[in-house]
Amino acid sequence: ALEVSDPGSADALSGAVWFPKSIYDLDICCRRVIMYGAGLDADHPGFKDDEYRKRRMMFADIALNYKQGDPIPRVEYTAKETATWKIIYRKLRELHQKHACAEYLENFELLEQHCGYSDSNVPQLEDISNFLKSNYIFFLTGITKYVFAVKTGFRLRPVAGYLSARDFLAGLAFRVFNCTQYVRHHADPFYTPEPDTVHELMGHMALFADPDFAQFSQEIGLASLGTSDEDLSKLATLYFFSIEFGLCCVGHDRITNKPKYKIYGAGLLSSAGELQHAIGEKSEIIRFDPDRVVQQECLITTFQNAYFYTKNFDEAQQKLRYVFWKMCLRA
Ligand code: TIH
Ligand code: FE2
Repeated sequence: ALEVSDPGSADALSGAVWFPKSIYDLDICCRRVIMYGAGLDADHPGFKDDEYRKRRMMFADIALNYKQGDPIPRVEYTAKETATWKIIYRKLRELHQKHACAEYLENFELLEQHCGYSDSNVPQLEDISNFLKSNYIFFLTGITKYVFAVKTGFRLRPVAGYLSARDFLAGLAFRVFNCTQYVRHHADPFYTPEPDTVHELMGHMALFADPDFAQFSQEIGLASLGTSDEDLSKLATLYFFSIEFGLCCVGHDRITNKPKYKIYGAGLLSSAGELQHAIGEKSEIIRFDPDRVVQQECLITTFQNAYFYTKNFDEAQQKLRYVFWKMCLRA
């Protein structure tokens, strides 16, 4: 029988779904890793590599023992891991200059200044978490003027692999991002089917330092708490095609009149392979209309069949608020 105290399942009698009521409840639901997790699937490049599997167990241990509020254990990355990081970092930085959205590029510089980002160092989750969490940063511009930037209060918690959409989105409601700490297998630096720390750090982190984007992310999380399985799967798809694979249309080419896109989706910003595919001639880029987006299948082990764009985050946020509002009215 289903138990209401069992995270993620509906109470057989009332239909109520358990959900975390405080940030500490995340200790209950953020340890249930699915898919590759600590035991890798057969077609994963690390499956036959014993050394890699052993290393993944070490990372799984950190994540499974983590409690909300603990400092995130620092990891000494191996020469192989750092070499993989370097190959990706250099390639992505080159692509980002041309294709990443302005908010991403701006905040990425802060990560380089404050969080140990460079091509020869895999940054530590604890440093990034402290940076995002910190409330105020002051910049001295000129002699007398202070520009005052409010960081977002987002914080990280280590996770061993994929969580269910329900458990993952619940974290966002508390401005907590479940973040992998292991490095992808070196066999394929430019695409991995499962999120790894390169994906998180090169894809997600810069935008979690942006107040509008942080708010947008939290609202998806809030809408997910205690919602039905049907609405949850819609929210997960909307999350996927915005935060993971979204683009902005920043204008049109004066001569060809073709739309010009910039990327904000973390799954594209962290994968040199898929990024180049997405901005290439053959990819399909469709206007982000929630009713259309929820029809699209989320592909986990291959490039997406289509991507979606808005003019900016604000448009994505307004459209999603309308979705949440309709979900509330129906509930
Ligand atoms: N495919 C991405 C990469 O190679 O960096 C990682 C993922 C994004 C979304 C899901 S897995
Ligand atoms: Fe992601």
